[in-house]
Amino acid sequence: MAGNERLERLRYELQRRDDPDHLLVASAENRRYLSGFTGSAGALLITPEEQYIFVDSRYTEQAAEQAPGFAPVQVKENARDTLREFLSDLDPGRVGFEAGHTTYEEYCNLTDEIEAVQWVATSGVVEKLRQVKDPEELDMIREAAWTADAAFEEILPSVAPGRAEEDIALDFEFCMRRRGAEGLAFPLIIASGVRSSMPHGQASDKEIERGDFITFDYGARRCGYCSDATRTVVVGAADERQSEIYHVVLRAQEAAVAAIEPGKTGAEIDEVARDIIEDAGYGEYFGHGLGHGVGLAVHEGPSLSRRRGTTPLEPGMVVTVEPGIYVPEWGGVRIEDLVVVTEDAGEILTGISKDLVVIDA
Ligand SMILES: [Mn+2]
Repeated sequence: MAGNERLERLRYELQRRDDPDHLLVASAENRRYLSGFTGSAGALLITPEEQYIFVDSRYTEQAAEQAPGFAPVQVKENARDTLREFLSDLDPGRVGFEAGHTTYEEYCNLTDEIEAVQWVATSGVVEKLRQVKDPEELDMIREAAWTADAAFEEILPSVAPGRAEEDIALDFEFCMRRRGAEGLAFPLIIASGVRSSMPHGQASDKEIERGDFITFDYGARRCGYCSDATRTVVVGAADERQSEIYHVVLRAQEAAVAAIEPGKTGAEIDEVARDIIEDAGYGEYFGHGLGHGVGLAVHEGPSLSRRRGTTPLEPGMVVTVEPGIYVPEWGGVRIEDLVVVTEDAGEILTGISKDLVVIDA
């Protein structure tokens, strides 16, 4: 893994922000991103010259293997005592902690028990670096997307009236695992019929019925990296309203993907899709943002939304484009692709057709 380059970028970023030049990294994804360490507990301390990994005896061997560039510090009785002793020797002055990943209780414990340093809240430092993926990361995201798509194609023929959403979800997850995913990127969303008006309707015991829209929102995880895609299918021929709404969402989705290019903000891309849906008269039924970044976390920066989409897109960012129309008590449609920003456009990583699939019923 390109650890050293990431650390260099981090140190540069800390300096640029005027944040402390020592940073305690405790969030699992940031830890993994910087060090390669995948354990469930531990912390990194990044200093201007050195990088340390604090782990207890459960992870000593694993940390040495996965994070060879990090000097190991063995956590004994408890992590805070070890950290206090270590920092009092190091005498770093100001130390940054990750405000977004620290509970209030942890913060109180840090400031009460480790008084020798001045703790400074930092926000989104490593997350900002993670927004732009390197080629190695893009390969893993591509693989996650392929795995998930192949599993979707495999289970689709078995979708039929009378089967429960959660039964289909179980098969779907099994297919992903068998094809090499280490797990799901998030609990599968399989929402049929009236439930499809819930943008995040997790699979339930509802049975599929003729006439249903079914929203499948699915993602696999490979080497820690997530994919995210959504397709909506119809059971039996679509009626006029279903067909109309599906095609409004499809037009909005395709126009937004086509609008992606470096330099534009997420808000500008959101607006492309939103204008189409509003002009068709369904604006009030598209409540969420257009998309989000995807990487080690399934929801990360940059945001493609009106209010939060202020970040200009850059080559190497991976984002979802997922407009939807959700009519309460009736149903809904969402179509989502995973897209990587290239030098001059957006390249779709999702490999499934967006023509409306009709399930025989
Ligand atoms: Mn998504």
